[in-house]
Order: sequence, then C-alpha cells, then structure tokens
Amino acid sequence: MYDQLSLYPITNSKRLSLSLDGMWNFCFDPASIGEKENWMSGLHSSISLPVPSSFQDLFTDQYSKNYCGDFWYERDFFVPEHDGNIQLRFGSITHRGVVYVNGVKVTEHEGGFLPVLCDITSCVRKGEVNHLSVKANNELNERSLPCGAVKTLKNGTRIAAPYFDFFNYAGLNRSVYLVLLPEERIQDYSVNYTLNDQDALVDYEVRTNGEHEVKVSLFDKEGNCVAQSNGKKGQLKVEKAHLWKVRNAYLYTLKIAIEDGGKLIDAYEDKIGIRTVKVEGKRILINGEEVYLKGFGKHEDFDIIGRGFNLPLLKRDYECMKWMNANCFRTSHYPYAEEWYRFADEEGFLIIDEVAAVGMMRSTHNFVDAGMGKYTSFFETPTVPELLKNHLSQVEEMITRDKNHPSVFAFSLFNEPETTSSFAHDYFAKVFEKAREIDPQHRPMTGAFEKNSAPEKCQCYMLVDFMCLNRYYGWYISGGPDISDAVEKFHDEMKRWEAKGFNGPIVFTEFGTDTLATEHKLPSVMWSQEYQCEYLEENFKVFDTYDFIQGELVWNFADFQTTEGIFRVNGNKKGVFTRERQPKDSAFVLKRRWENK
Ligand code: BDP
Repeated sequence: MYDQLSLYPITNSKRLSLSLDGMWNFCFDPASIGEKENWMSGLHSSISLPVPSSFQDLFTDQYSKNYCGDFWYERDFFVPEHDGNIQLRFGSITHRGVVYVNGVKVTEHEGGFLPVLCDITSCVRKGEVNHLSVKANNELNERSLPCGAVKTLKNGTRIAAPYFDFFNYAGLNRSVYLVLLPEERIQDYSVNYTLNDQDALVDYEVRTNGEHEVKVSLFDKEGNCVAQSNGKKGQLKVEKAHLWKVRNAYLYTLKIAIEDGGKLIDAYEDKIGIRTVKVEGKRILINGEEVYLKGFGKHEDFDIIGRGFNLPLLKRDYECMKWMNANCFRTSHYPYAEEWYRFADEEGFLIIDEVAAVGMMRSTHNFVDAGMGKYTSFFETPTVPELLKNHLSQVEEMITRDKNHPSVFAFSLFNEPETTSSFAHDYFAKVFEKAREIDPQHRPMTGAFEKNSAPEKCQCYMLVDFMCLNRYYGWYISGGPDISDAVEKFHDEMKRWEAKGFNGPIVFTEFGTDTLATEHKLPSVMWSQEYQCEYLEENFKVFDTYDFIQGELVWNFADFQTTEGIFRVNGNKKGVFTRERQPKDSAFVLKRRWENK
C-alpha cells in the first residue's frame, strides 16, 4: 500500500535521489485565495525561504511568527531523462499539504510529522524544468493530530490555540527529495528476528510491484555475505550472529535485489540490527537481557529553525546524551525526522516512537490541568470518528516508516489524553488493535498517562504492554517547601498501582522542573538550578523503591519553545540542557546516577 514509505531515499545504480533542499519561494495566503487564483502555476509575489525549516522564527514581526492559515512554497526543479517511476518525497509537510506539479494536483496529506510521497511520473516533463508548489496549512482542530483550535482575535487575526505545550512550528520542516526509481521496484520491506542459541533467524518480507525474482542477502561489517535467500518472503539464517545491543550496536547491511535472469532490475540496501524485544513480567528485555531506560523526552526544537531538521544539532544532542550515560529517548510528541532513528540505530539508543496524538483534552493549559489531575472531557464529541480515522492512519504510517529500526523498541500511541471515560477506552482499544496488527516485530505498545489517569479511574492502562507515566510530584503538585508531601503522595500512588496489580513495568516518561539557567539559590527555590537537582534526587528515591519501575526519561532534554503565557518564560525551561545545548547543574547529577545504573 505504501510505496517507499519505509525506504529512506538512496542512490545506487538503479535509484537516484536528488535533494531539493535550499531556498524556495514562499508566501502567506490568509484569505485562502491561492487555489482560486491559480497560485499552483506560479506565486504572484513571494519571498525566499529556506527548506528545511519552520518559517516562524525566521521573521522579525509578530504577524509572521504567529501566522495561522494557508501558506505556499514553490520552486522549479529539473527532471533528468528517466524511463521508470518518478516520485517526490517530503520528510513532512506540517500540518497538512496539497502538492502540485506543473499546476496539477498530485497528492494531499494530513498530518505534519510523517513523509508525504507523490508519484509524479505522469505529470512531469522529463529532461526539462518543472514547477513544484505546495499549499500547506498549520491550523489546529479537534479532528486532526495534534489537537487544538484556532482563535480569532478582535482585529480579525487568527492564531493557533494548541492543546499542547510546544510551539506550533510549521512549514517544510524536513528534507525534500526527487526520487527516480525503476518501473518495477522494491516498495517496502520488513524484518523480524528470532534468536536461536548463538544463531539468529531473520524472517523477511519484501513488497515489489512486479513478478521478477527477489534476492535478499545479508552482509556483516567487514562486507562478508553471511546469509542469502530468494523470494519475496523468506528466512535468513545468521550463524554466530552479532547482536544489536543497547549502546553497543552492531549493524548488518541488508541488500535486496529484483533480477530478471542475471539482469538487475532494482536494488535497495539498508542497515539492520538483529535484536529481540520483549516485556516479561516486570522487565523490559532486549535480546533476553533486562534493560533499565535512562534518558529523556525530547523535542525537535531549536533557535531560529524551529522544528526544522538540522544534522549538526542531531549530532550534538546524541553527543550530550552519550556523555550523560543515557540509553533511551521518547520522540515526544510526534514522529521525528528519519535521520534521528538512523543515528540511534548506529549508536545503540532505544527509542519510544510516539505518534502525534497529543492534546486530546480540551484545554490550552493541559500541562497544568494534567499535572494537577483535573478532569477535562474529550472523547464524547461528534468529531471523534474523524479524529480516530486520522489517528489510525498516522499510526499506520509511523509503524510502516519506522518498523525496521532496531532502535525503535516500542511505539507510544498517545500522550496524556483523557482516559477516564468508557469513550476513551473504546477509542484507544481500536488504536491499539490496529497498531498490533501492523507491527511485523510485535513490539510493545504503550502510551504516556497524565496524573488524572489514576489507578482507580483510568480505563485505558490495561491496553498497554508497559505503562508510561508523566508525573510532576514536587513541581505541579506540592512543589518547593512542600516537597516532602509530594514524596508521600508519589509513594501513595505507586502503592495504589501495586494494589491494582498492574503487572507490566512502569517507565516514567516525564518528570521535571522548570529551571532557569540564570538562577541559583541556597536554600533552593523553585525555578533555581539547585531545586531541579533536589527534585531529581527525591524522585530517584521513589523510583528505587519499587522493582516494577523500569525507566526514567526526564522531561525534557533541553529547553524548548512553547505558546506564550504566564506559566512559561520564553518557553518551557524543564531542560536538563539549555536550548543552546549547554548543561544545567542537573546534567551532572543525572550523569553520575546513570553511570552506575
Ligand atoms: C506534560 C506534557 C508536556 C509538557 C509538560 C510540562 O506531556 O508536553 O511540556 O507536561 O508541563 O503535561 O512541562
């Protein structure tokens, strides 16, 4: 069904991937007149804007930064002479987009954090310059993911009202490729692993759009072929397999070919890591070995580029996480650019891959309401069926895209929704069923629960394989001088979960304090660096008391931009690192703890 979604663009003797990154033409379309006025054939007036990048922080004026509505990107691109299939691949169009080539609509896509693929074979002029335009839109509503609303100010200006705590960055945030493929081609592949003593069995399935023979071979790091098989479905036996281990990755190269007699029709290669994942009782097992998760919830967020992809930033973040002795992060609150997963595969990091199902609670202050356990209804409304449809298709796209990454050991299907009604249960039961049906590796499925999802009230915890809790005891609840109360309340909740008999492991996917890098105070006060350190130490004492707690992902790796408001000081400051990726004092506390954990 998805042609190339799991295949990161590569170039070899049969495939050519050309980057279309660079300066594009750009303009806002506040009255949504672009289509009527035929802007897809050429924008009447535009400015130059870089791709990939969010547009918001490139400007110096409020209107552009907070713009909410339609906006257009366009550029010309040359298409070489080519006999086969021609596609465009956008890493993402946030939050939705319509793509036109030479004025003809080629696709439209809902959801801003997964690739948009368009087959443009029939509408491009080969050997000539072609025209590409994208009508994008960054409005939020309750039918799409993430959820939010659009607010119209008295002067008519429309701005985003997110039900979530990160800035509504939008645009062409990821790389764009022109991809030339053979007509008969490899469209998708998946792998699954079984360990058998020292050997490993790699079950694979390749999807092509033709009937010619498929050959699959596996090469070790030294380039030796260690296993081979023919057919679209089969098994590779790897003797004395090198396993992909946490923070000690070993990657094999999987080569797939379509051949006609001895003639090569298409070829694709990718790095794979042999490892198994299992939740057993209170433990998370990778290759049968227990792992305790240490790391962060993150964001794709940086000064000026917003959520735009940036390789040096990726490198710096991994270096910081390695320095901290971390082994895991959650792609809160949406699937990240594909490069994040490829690098985690290489570095042996574990990823909880999260779909953009955030803001499923009708409140622009979710983070406060959620933290305090306030009930806000959500799943009773008439727009829910449409939301569910989007949720299911984004889960499917995410799992299809990311299923072959050894780093991805679990999928998170929500962040902090309302979970206390039977409506919520029915809704999420369908989401989990779908996810389990699609994942060829049968990985654990989970979701991050907020405070209101308490043991006595939550109607969704039974759906997960391990539970992710976001808890702010000592911040939103009983902070500062009240912290000893927070600790008691925390223990009380843990005991209630124990009594409830939740058998799976619990991982803390959020806990943290807003901390200004400029503030020091003895004795500590909330917002000071000292308080962040003390808060973490108090949380650790609780974590270390219960053997079913199997991980701690601090909120957040770095400070990040949010909607403005009285709870945020130029963004969320819960970072262990500043937005510039320099450590706060708490980084040293965590580094020491994780060295021996
Ligand atoms: C949680 C949200 C997260 C927020 C965080 C906070 O999952 O997105 O940024 O709280 O308040 O509710 O910092």
